[in-house]
Amino acid sequence: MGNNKIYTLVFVVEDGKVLLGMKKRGFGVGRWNGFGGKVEPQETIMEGAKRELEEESLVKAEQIEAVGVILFEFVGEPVIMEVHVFRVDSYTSQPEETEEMRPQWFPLAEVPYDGMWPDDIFWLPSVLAERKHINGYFLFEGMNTILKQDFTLTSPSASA
Ligand code: 6OG
Repeated sequence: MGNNKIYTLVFVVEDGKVLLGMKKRGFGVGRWNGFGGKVEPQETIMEGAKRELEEESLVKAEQIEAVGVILFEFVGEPVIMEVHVFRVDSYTSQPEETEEMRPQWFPLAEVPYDGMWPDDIFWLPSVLAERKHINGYFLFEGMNTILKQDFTLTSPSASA
């Protein structure tokens, strides 16, 4: 995956609610999403996930689970975004607004998919409510149009 750039994306789940952040600046500004960003050279992907979660929401993960990888390609952009998705079911320290994100809890039945990246509605409900794992590819044209998609959702317990 020589031409991939590695990112993390973390969803904190508690009591039938998910913690999302309103992105205040940069890539994906104005959208609700999980927390995450680029992985730094000296850290593992999971370390990067925990670091970004804490930097952007002040939440410290106590237990974190890798739940899959999604490749995002943008028309005209040679670098593919390789996004490693994580789920946190146990944490310390309450979410607070940061320079990057305004956090808010949403009941799983009220996740604001209209205000999120348009790929999320295809896979995130199963990851949140059914604990599925995701492996996928989405080709975007601009920020709003999905030209191609190919993904699988698996039950980790069934395949173990
Ligand atoms: P920074 O540029 O803030 O990291 N990300 C996406 N998330 C979803 N759900 N769909 C997409 O469709 C995404 N593209 C990027 C990965 C960017 C953050 O945004 C996520 C990172 O958490 C294209 O460092």
